[in-house]
Amino acid sequence: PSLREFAFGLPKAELHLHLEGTLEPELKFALAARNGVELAEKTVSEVTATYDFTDLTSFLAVYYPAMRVLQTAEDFHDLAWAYLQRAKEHGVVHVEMFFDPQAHTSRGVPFDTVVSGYRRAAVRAQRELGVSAELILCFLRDFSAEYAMATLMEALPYKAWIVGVGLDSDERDNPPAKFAEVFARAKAEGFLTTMHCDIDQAGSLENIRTVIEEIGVDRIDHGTNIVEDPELVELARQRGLGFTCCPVSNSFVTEQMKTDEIVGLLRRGVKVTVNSDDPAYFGAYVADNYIALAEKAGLSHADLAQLAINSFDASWMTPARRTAHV
Ligand code: ES4
Ligand code: ZN
Repeated sequence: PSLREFAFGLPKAELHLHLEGTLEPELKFALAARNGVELAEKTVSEVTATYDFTDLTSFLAVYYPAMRVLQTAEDFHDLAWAYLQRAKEHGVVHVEMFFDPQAHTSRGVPFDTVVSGYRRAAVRAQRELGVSAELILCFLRDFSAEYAMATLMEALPYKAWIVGVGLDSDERDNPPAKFAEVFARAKAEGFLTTMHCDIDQAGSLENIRTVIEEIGVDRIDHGTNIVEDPELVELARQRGLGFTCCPVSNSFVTEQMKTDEIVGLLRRGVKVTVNSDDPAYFGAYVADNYIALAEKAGLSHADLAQLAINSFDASWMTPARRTAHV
């Protein structure tokens, strides 16, 4: 098969996907019309013209304001359902989807509206697409630790619908230690944990060390700056720690796919995986990310198969559910 056929056909798990990052311009217009929201941009090309990112800050400045079209549980369902159908076309059989409740509760949308809309799409994906879908609640790190803790408390009655918690948004001046207490409580409540350690942020390597040694996360999102410390790489390898890499997203926020870092970790036996992050904004769903990385780094079909195996190994599927897919 061609690279394209192989990448699309490969059964895979997607582990780093922000549901709010799957909002395509067409759906944004439909939801705006349904909810009577006035938008500054009137055409798809006017919307995509605003996707002129040079770094994480300029991306987030476009990303958060777009969310105001999301208001009802049906809206959240429709967003996740559109993504899940697309993921199926890309060979995804299991997905662990991030969502940012505080991006919605902070503008008056109830927590239950967000979670129940997303959950209905996840259940529907299993039944109608044969795709298993779980939710990971992400705290926004530029909000306070108190607001994160309050959000965690709000999530407790929904434990059965939320497999774990993560941490995203702007890492600058918001290191992992700020959320140590929140994550300790989340673990005590039985949630699995992951945190974004964004590419080339100030203090990146130190943050990765904190996340591994002090927070004790079950996975790391991005985290490829770990290559700067071979001893820490060896520790991550021994522990079988998963890294959720997003090559096309990297190329938007750092102007590099970080191919050498991702492939270097792969060659050393670290459990790196390939994911799409915010596919509607970066123009690449998950198989597109496998293809982009393979073309840039000259990866073989066997390398792509290893990345897909890693995606199941690093996933939070239970063993029973895993055997149902492989
Ligand atoms: C994100 Cl690319 C990126 N980085 C940090 N937080 C995010 N949330 C959504 N996309
Ligand atoms: Zn991300």
